[in-house]
Amino acid sequence: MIHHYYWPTPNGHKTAIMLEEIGIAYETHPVNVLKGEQHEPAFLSISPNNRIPAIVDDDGPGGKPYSVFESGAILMYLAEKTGKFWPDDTRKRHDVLQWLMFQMGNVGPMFGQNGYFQGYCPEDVPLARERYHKITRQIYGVLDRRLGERPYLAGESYSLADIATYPWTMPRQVEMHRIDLAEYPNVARWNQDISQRPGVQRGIAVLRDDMRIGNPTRETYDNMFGNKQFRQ
Ligand SMILES: N[C@@H](CCC(=O)N[C@@H](CS)C(=O)NCC(=O)O)C(=O)O
Repeated sequence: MIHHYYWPTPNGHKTAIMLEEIGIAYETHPVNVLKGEQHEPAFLSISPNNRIPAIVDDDGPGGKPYSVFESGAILMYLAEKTGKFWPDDTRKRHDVLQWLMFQMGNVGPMFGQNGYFQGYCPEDVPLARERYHKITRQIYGVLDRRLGERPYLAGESYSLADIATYPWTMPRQVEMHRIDLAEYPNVARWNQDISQRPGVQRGIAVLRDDMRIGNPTRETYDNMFGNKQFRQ
């Protein structure tokens, strides 16, 4: 059994989609990051940076339990464990890994900062708001060029790179990041294609009704962006 420590955010959606796509038995353990549950000591022993997602595999390597944090590492672990979305061909596998790393090192962190300065930051900081918006648009340009040449990020086949990137380009994110998808027609085409996959739809639906970020209360802000976050 895979234990999935999860909350329905873009990084969480990645691993929920993966679990649904590979069709493995798993149990969802909600970690309400708005209420600060990511700071609980029991969760920290699984996820040292107090972030979702994380997994514990009861049947890990050597038949012993094994925990994994960082969404990209979880996707790779599950792909390697099941042999699904893990090409044997070295070139194909590294095409996937390059675009997965591009998501982990660029799309996630930069879009996240853009979202913070567009929406959550309690004061307007034009320099930061404009800088992260420009970087987000530049990254959209990279994705759009790539998807103009190939159907999926890693090439001809749907891969971990698409699973990791798609949740950051869903409508709620596009709106929060002040992106006009009409400027990126190849991303829009790809986005529409991925959104039709049954595994993606099932993954996105996990705990979705509980996701309420909206305008953060003082407590939510403290848990995610403020004092509680930096006390660890
Ligand atoms: N690099 C990490 C980032 C994970 C991350 O930032 N998760 C957010 C939700 S999208 C979180 O847990 N936030 C809670 C917090 O910041 O306290 C990954 O890809 O797993």
